[in-house]
Amino acid sequence: MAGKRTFSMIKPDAVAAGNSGAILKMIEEAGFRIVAMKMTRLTLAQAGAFYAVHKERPFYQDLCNYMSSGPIIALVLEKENAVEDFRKLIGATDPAKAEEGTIRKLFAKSIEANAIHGSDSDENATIESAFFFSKLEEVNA
Ligand code: RTP
Ligand code: MG
Repeated sequence: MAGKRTFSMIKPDAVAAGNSGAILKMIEEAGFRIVAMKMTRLTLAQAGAFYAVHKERPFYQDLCNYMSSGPIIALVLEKENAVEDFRKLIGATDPAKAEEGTIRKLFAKSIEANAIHGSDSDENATIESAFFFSKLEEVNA
């Protein structure tokens, strides 16, 4: 089943703005099936661990503060070509550069508070899903 699943998070800005429902609707209408979902709030240390690949980047501390600033919704999503198709659906990191009709174009507030996360490879999708969900928590039918 490699390549059929991706991991996503609705980020604190979008949850706080009341956009979770609209974003979930777009995800489902684009053909993704939700196979795991939970709302939680990351501690600063958990946000730091999730984004550890970025720890040398200048925006890392800000990103960790922001990602632990309020509740998020973690999701595992299933679709053919899930990783690539989901990155297309969410649009560019910077909403100013995101295409019309993408989730970030519609809901992101800035390059940092950009509404949603999507895994950038099958390998990272597996790692990121396991950060939030046990095997038992992902639907397998
Ligand atoms: P993500 O991992 O959240 O799906 O976003 P991405 O691949 O499009 O972007 P990435 O380069 O992985 O950056 C991770 C998150 O860090 C924040 N960021 N801030 N201030 C900045 O210049 C800056 N650049 C990136 C964003 O929240 C970005 O989604
Ligand atoms: Mg990324």
